[in-house]
Amino acid sequence: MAHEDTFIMVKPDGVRRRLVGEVISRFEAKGLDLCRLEMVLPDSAIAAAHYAEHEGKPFYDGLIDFITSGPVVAMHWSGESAITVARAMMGVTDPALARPGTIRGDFGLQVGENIVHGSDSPESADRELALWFP
Ligand code: ABT
Ligand code: MG
Repeated sequence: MAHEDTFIMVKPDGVRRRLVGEVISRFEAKGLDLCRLEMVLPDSAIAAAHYAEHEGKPFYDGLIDFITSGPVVAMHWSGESAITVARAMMGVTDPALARPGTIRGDFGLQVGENIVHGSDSPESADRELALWFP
């Protein structure tokens, strides 16, 4: 167990559906610390950098269109095992399969619009925090 930093983002669908407060409330109630927060409209450059690992996949173009479709709330959270804890609270990638009680399980239905992003490893967290909070 160790202190970790992680990058969490409320995606455009989450902002449109007014779930920003809900997402923040859950992480605060869990005991994680909110360190930085900014609302931004992602341009195609930051979207491509963020999702570089998915370039060439069949859903890539739709993913870039989606993530640039409106403002997102970019956040830096920290705390004990913050990366794993946040991922567990978000639920699996496909909201239709995510367990009730998770953010995606409670609020989502489609894999292309899954409300929230969280770093999947310490390396991803370092890369994503540097990208979104230069
Ligand atoms: P992110 O937090 O967005 O990275 O999601 P997660 O890590 O849970 O899942 P991955 B596999 O990284 O998916 C990234 C985005 O791609 C979308 N996607 C994924 C699809 O639309 N179809 C697919 O078959 C897969 C595997 C879901 C994620 N973004 N959104 N929204
Ligand atoms: Mg991912």
